Amino acid sequence: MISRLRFANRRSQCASYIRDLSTSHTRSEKYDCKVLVVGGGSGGCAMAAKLTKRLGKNNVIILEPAEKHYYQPMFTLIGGGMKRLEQSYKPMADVLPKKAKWLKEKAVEFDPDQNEVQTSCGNTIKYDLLLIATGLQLKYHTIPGLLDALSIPNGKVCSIYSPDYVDKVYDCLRSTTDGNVIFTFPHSPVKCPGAPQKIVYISEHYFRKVARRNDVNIVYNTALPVLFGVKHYADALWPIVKKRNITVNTRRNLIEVKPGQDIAVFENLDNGERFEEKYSMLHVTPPMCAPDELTKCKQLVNEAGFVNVEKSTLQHVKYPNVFAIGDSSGTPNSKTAASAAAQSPVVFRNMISVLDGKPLTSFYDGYASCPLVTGYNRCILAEFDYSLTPLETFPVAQNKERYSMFIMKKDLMPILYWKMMLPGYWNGPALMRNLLSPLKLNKSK
Ligand code: UQ1
Repeated sequence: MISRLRFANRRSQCASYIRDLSTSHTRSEKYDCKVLVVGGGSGGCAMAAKLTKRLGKNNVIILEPAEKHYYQPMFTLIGGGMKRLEQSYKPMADVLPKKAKWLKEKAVEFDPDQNEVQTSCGNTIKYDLLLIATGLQLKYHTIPGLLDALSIPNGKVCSIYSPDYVDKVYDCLRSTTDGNVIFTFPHSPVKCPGAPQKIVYISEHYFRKVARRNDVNIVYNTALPVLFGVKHYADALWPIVKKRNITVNTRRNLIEVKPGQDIAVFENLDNGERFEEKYSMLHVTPPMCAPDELTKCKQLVNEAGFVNVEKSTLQHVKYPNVFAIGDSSGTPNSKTAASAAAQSPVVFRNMISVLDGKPLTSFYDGYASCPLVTGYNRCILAEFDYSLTPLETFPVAQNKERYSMFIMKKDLMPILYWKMMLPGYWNGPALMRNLLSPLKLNKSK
């Protein structure tokens, strides 16, 4: 009975979306479009804007079930109490292009051989071109005890990675007076791989500001073998963790939380040994993976479950009318909003080339950027490409902590994101980098 009611509710919800958007009846609908964009996150939204500008009204359909669009790069700052959750989102309806058709539904099945996607409301969408921009999914539920721990009101476990738990981070910081403050990085791909350590630095600075630093022991347990994947910046970060007395343990993976006892269980990834650590605050970066709906379509994904696209054109290796952008793509770049921004002009031009029957002419160099916030007033702006070589925009040594970069991250990036990236005007900083390059001749190392 309960499941029937749920089903009935779901149907009527879906029916009302359909009514808003097209015809009036509740039977399964069949839609047809030039371009289907699956996902209304950073990449999907920016691309939908670019595509509708070019292709005009009602040629683009966006599938996105969420009501709100979050600017996720703000979550670290919310964790540190520098921004409020309400500042990080806008209604999805306000950020998606008006000339596109938004279906507030989820893609549940991909059939690239038929050029079709099935939706959570039982509808079928046929496309000429498909852009996959689903992002990745958070898997808090795969760590035993973690969801229970996160659901305790005024508890000791928190996470910047979800809007449901990000507010708890600052609450935890305020209520923690002593003991082990433990931060984790999972044994999986991660979106914004710098964020798990940004919150370490912000927290360490917080405890200094409130004169509790001597009473807490700060530990960063990362499943990675390194502190940061790009040596140029890792070499700058190690002295910072040393100076600030942050314990960094590599190859440590969180496998269980025992909220009743305030114990986190880790495994040593080198020898399989398990060990327990008592926490007074535990910040968890959850394991992540590509969405199940995507990974079950084996023709579309690589072994890791991400969309199997060619790394420079972002075109699918098997289906020329399928592209991917952002976190769901299987390209070996860091998964960040900045990467999606740099990918967007490439994906756009190449999709238009396919529509026009022309060869692809645009190539992505793997650009990613990570503003490594190291406290309440400092930031190292890491920028690099596929080869993990720095690819920096500004004519200053970017491996140094700077106030200017902190202000850029905190105050300018949100404006750039809402006003430039989502409406489809921001193509990453390549143009700015080229314009500033004459000034870099004397850049100090
Ligand atoms: C960027 O393009 C971007 O995407 C919008 C971000 O995400 C919010 C960033 O944090 C950064 C740093 C960039 C790169 C932009 C410049 C001006 C270096």
